[in-house]
Amino acid sequence: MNAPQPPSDLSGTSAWRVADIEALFAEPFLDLLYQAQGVHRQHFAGNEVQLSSLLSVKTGGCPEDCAYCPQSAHFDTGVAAGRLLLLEQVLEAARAARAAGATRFCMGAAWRSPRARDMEKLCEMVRAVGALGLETCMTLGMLNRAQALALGEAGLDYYNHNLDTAPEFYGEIISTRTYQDRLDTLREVRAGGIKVCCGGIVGLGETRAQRAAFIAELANLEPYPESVPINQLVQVPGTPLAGIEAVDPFEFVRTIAVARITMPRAMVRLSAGREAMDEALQALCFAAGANSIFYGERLLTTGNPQVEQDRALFERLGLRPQPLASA
Ligand code: SAM
Ligand code: DTB
Ligand code: SF4
Repeated sequence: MNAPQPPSDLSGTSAWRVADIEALFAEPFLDLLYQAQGVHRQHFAGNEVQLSSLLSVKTGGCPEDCAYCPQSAHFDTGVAAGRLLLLEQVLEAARAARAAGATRFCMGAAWRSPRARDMEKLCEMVRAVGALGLETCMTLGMLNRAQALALGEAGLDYYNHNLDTAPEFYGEIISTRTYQDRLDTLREVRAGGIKVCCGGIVGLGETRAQRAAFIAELANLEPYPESVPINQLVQVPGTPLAGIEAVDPFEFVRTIAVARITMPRAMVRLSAGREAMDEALQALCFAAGANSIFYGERLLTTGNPQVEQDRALFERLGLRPQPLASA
């Protein structure tokens, strides 16, 4: 079976056009899944799923106004603003994640961007978590070149910074920064020698054409991200998006499949929103090419399936945790 490729234009450069991606979305569901699983197996062992654990190292009180986010200071969601955790608290969580079987540990902060005075503490966290043998990831908001270089030198493996949705829809979700700000940070992350984790959210009220435009943005990044988290909106009371119509579950699976087909070598993560999905839907996401999950009872401020529940699901589906590449 030939995997679809981005079409080449007359100048010889190839890029995914939104129309090509819309055509993938429009395929019969089973054709799309078959193709996605085929692409997946060309690049990854079947039945292996990476376990990545999350820790909020600085919670709440964020000055940005992302309409989906319980941590924005603009909305009353009951999330209290906290301080940056101490190294020992982070290490305790990282050791517990490793003991539970996670291989990647992602530290998130509710910031527009990190403050200069926190950089050394953040670098210390990267070094210490990396020394446990875990892959390290951070998501701290916008970075400048010096910050990206500092985190890269500390050994940070991945930086998560999501484009979240289509460029033309972005302004309806966030007003305190631009799409270009996000792209600028992604460029700095690469300049710092850090791998990119970049994805977004399905279920913000976007149209299918906008979902296709969002995937096109990711797939046309050069190079495309090594990690692509696909979140389903977790509706949190108090945020402007609470109560919005939920996305059709099969449309969510289609988004995963299209991400897999257009970014064949990326880790595609079935991210936030799993608590609201039954096991059959999660199995369809794996069939569509998702090969990573957030693992552990908490995301940043909201819940995630219990570890025992995920272990039982892996057992029932014959899935194995992905070993570390270097292990
Ligand atoms: N403040 C930093 C930033 O926005 O880049 C880092 C943390 S922020 C919470 C990381 C990502 O979490 C967001 O880009 C968004 O994709 C995701 N996220 C936040 N709230 C969410 C929700 N309610 N449902 C699904 N994903 C969410
Ligand atoms: C990502 O794409 N999803 C994660 C991670 N990157 C940092 C965050 C999900 C947050 C869900 C809402 C919460 O728990 O606050
Ligand atoms: Fe702040 Fe990040 Fe939440 Fe936006 S998504 S409000 S930047 S923590």
